[in-house]
Amino acid sequence: MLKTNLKTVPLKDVRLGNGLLGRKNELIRKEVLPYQWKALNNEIPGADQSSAVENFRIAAGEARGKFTGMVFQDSDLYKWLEAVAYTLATHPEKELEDLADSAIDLIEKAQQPDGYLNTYFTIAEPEKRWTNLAECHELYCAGHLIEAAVAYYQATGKRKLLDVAVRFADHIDDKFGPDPGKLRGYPGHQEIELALVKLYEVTGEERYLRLARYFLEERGREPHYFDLEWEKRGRTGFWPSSGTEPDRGKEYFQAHKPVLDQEAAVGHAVRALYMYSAMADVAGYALAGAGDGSWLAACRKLWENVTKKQMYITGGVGSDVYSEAFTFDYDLPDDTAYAETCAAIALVFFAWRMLQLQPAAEYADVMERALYNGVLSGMAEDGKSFFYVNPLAVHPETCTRRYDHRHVKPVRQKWFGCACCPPNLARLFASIGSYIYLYNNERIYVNLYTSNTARFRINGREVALTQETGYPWEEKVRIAISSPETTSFTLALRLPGWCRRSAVSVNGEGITLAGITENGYALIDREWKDGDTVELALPMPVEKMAAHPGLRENAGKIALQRGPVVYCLEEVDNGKDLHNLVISPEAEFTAEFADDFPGRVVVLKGEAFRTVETGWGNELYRPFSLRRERVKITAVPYYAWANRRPGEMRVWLRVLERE
Ligand code: FUB
Ligand code: ZN
Repeated sequence: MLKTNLKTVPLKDVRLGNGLLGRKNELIRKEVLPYQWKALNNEIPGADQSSAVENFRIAAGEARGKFTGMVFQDSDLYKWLEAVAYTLATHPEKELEDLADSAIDLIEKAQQPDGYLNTYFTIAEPEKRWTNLAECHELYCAGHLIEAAVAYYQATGKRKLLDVAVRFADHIDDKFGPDPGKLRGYPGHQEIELALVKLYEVTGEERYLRLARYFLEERGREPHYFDLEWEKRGRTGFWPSSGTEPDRGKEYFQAHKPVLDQEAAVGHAVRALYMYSAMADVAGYALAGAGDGSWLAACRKLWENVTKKQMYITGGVGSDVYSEAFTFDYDLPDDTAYAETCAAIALVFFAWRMLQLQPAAEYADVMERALYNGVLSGMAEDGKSFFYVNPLAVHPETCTRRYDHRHVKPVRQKWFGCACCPPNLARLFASIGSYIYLYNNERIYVNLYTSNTARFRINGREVALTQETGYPWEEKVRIAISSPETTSFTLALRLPGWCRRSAVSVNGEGITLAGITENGYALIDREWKDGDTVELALPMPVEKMAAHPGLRENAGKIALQRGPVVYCLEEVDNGKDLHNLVISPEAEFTAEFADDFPGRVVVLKGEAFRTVETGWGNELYRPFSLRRERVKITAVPYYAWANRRPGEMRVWLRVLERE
């Protein structure tokens, strides 16, 4: 059964060019994967230790020692392997494949005879397997294993890791479900659900899809499994502080009500968005099978809430450090923001799946917003340090001296004790080529603009599209069609929501978009012949963005955005005390490539007003007087902040308001 009739282009059929996405993809291949392998092997001086590979060695009987790290440490190696798989799909490379194969041998050896695989429980507490689903991440790690295995099989044709994953999935299928004698549990951290859908798609085994659906449908039902298992354990928890984990609230796990009844995003953001992604997968199959629209309806409600009420302008989500969680509508503080890199990545996954269900630019817009802002900010220009938390305002001293800012780091870190984000970034950017298009025999949807060449088979005919563009910095996108035979299809071009005056021409002749636009895509239906070209102009003036009035934090402020890229001010360009800068609503900005920046970025130059500090003695307060001077300012892409000297940063800037 097909989820929808839209296909993704296999990674091997997309060749990325030298655009921003292509360069990040290349950075993953050349720098990030080798760096992360070292990190996973504790070979980065001064970095937090991982020991992820060592844990597998111990579990495989190749080394002696204790388990080290988070209970979900295995997932870091799995995510790295998944990123390697995507990289091998586009750039086969023997040395990297040999390295991955050696890791896979180790993983296979660590698998238990009954298919179970988790180094924490194998090494440290073998008798406690499956006794604490709420906290212990066994199903989460299984999900990441499955995703890596599917990707590795698709990239290399090698089955070893897939067989390992299938054995584990079968073990899980035997253990869990509604049948008598099975545990009626579900994961504390969602992830396995979307992975099982991938396993179903690659093996054709429907029981994996059924199991994914079971985990979703069981969630949030009374009596709560997490309460039952807690009682069964004698009311003990995994973490020293978690003796009463059910008290943390079922919302944390999105287990407060059945998933189809959930209308607003609550609780841990990554858990939530992995779950919504799986719900969107199931929605596709439900629509195709029973015609059941309730899954899609639930996804739509959650989508609306996340993207219209609880998302930062950067595409960051999950504003609260406590529980790494969503809070409530319009609660998006800038300087204490959590906005975990993984959560923005998970939003991309959700958006991508919604796009496949209903091609509409609003999904691709959010995907793009997250990618170019709240996801990319997680990685330094050299690919060797990372942010876990992505605030929209940083004052370094506050981060070190205030307890409520202690999660905010003013500089990227080499690695983390809890290192979920860096390999998640690696797997997303290693596979970024697959997010550009969707297609079927009638249409090719172009969702993302970036230089690349992609090959399609439309009604049995070979078609290739080549995008030439400097997007997201430059406004023009040229798409050349090559096809040995004339081929009839609709080219569906996304008209980004941020662009007010998109224009399209075919073979040099402008076309009228009115009447041919559907859900934010311009539909150009033609008999395409070799050498046809389409040009898209996406004017990118610098926009001064306002936030919804409900967003308390940003009342009276603006953020600069150009195209899909959100900008920020940094101390290194604009001096200290960024809070004293005020922007006029009429201020004009020019956009130009920076000549002295670690990466190739467009910066914005303009003017602002700065509060004049002279005349103040040592009084803390005094009667108001308006004294400001005109100053030049430079804004840099938010994602690229903290690549030079440490210092203050701010996205939302005070606006000079007049009557
Ligand atoms: O729990 C596994 C991962 O670690 C989560 O997705 C992240 O939020 C971090 O807590
Ligand atoms: Zn993370």
